[in-house]
Amino acid sequence: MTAFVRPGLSRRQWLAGAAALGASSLLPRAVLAATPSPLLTVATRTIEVKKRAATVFGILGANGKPGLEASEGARLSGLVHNATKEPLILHFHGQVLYANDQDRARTGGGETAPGALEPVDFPLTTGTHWMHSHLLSEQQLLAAPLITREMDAPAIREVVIMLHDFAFRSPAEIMAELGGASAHGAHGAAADPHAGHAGHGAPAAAPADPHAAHMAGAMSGMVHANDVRYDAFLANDRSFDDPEVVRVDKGEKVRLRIINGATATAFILDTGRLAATCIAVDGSPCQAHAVQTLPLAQGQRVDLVVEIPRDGGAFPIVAQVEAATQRTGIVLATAGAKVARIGNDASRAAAHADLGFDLGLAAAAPLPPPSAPARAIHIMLGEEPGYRWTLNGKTHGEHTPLAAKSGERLEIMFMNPTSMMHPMHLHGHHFQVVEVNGLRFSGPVRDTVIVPPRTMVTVAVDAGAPGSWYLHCHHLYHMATGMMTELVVS
Ligand SMILES: [Cu+2]
Repeated sequence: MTAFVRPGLSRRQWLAGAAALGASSLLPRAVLAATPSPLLTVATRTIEVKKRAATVFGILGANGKPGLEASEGARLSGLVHNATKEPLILHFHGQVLYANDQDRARTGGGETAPGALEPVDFPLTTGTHWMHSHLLSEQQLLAAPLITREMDAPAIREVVIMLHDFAFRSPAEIMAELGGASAHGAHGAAADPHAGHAGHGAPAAAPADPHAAHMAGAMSGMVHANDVRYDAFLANDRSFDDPEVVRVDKGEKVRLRIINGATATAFILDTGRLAATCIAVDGSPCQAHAVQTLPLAQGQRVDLVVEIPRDGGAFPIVAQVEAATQRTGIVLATAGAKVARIGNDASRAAAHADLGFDLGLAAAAPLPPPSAPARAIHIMLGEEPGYRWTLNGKTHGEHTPLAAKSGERLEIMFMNPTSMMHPMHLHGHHFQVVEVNGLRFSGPVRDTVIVPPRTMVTVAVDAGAPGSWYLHCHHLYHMATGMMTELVVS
């Protein structure tokens, strides 16, 4: 175990620690700066993309490597150092045990100023999770794995794969191309909120009646994906020009922990000649499910176990952009195996990301029957002229928060009459997918769900810790232009 984590503590110890933390957070910055090395440092770094140098962000652990790994029962306790020149809002995606005010993406901002240190202290949620910027800087690879290994994880080789979409242009330039104006995460993207139409996709429906009529009225028109043009797609910072090659042994099983850290791209994963078994999605275990191709939307994770054939070889693990030909990935190869060149483009476009995979999944631990009937919450996803994305007709800032009592069972129905898929994510909670277009089922437990165009998806969730939790589309530019609300739990 590394220095940044402490073994599990009793609740009493945890509360004492939290009280101490509250006191330490009142200390002047200079005192905090004198404390031992931070457990996480957000800094710039240089990578090479298509033979060009690119300055991007990184989240480094105390060992200088990207991301953090810990064991079940550990706490994340220490300081986060923003060693960049930009304000930072760091979100611990998939974590449910932190206090709301430790999520730097909490309502009301809570930015970490350039050069500042912020304390964090919470018990880690087990599984394959990640952390990322909640501002436009996410585009510049401000994201890293946050893996808490399960006590009962099989003792097999593990490979973490972090996917990104990459542009040499700044996020502000991309936002300007889209014609959007930031409602959240606006840094460096000043734009006129009354700017002209973006000219993308289907014409937007009037937001006047945000319910059934709107849904029905928008059920025609083209469906599209990939509204941002990228220069490269990366797996562990590398493209298929020069992919990461992971040495594996003949006949061994390997656990892939795959994280989609892309900002505006869903991928279709393909394990090729390797038969795969899905054992968890978004860090939550599911009943073992055989699979070879599956969608992975922005923010989602999947744990796959693959078995290397006894005669060995080289086995690409491919992530192809949905509805497009571009692809990235890594290669698993046994000793001496020839690694053939894999192009950055497939010969055929991949499918759109949809819910076919989820419909075949069942959670290992579904939500228990509720003590009282679930309360329904309807959320209409919306698309308006000027690259303005809404929830119930409102952008973030115009929104009325959703309210719930801690422990209350909610069923949140997302209705999507827009022309694009939206991966919907709720902070600080894991939910269960329970209905698609009226079909009830006991689906996977997740924290980010694909809501395809012209589709209604319902998730069940028990309102968690008191606080104000963001609920938003995980397409960065949809979120930044308005597609975000909050669930206020009291
Ligand atoms: Cu969206």
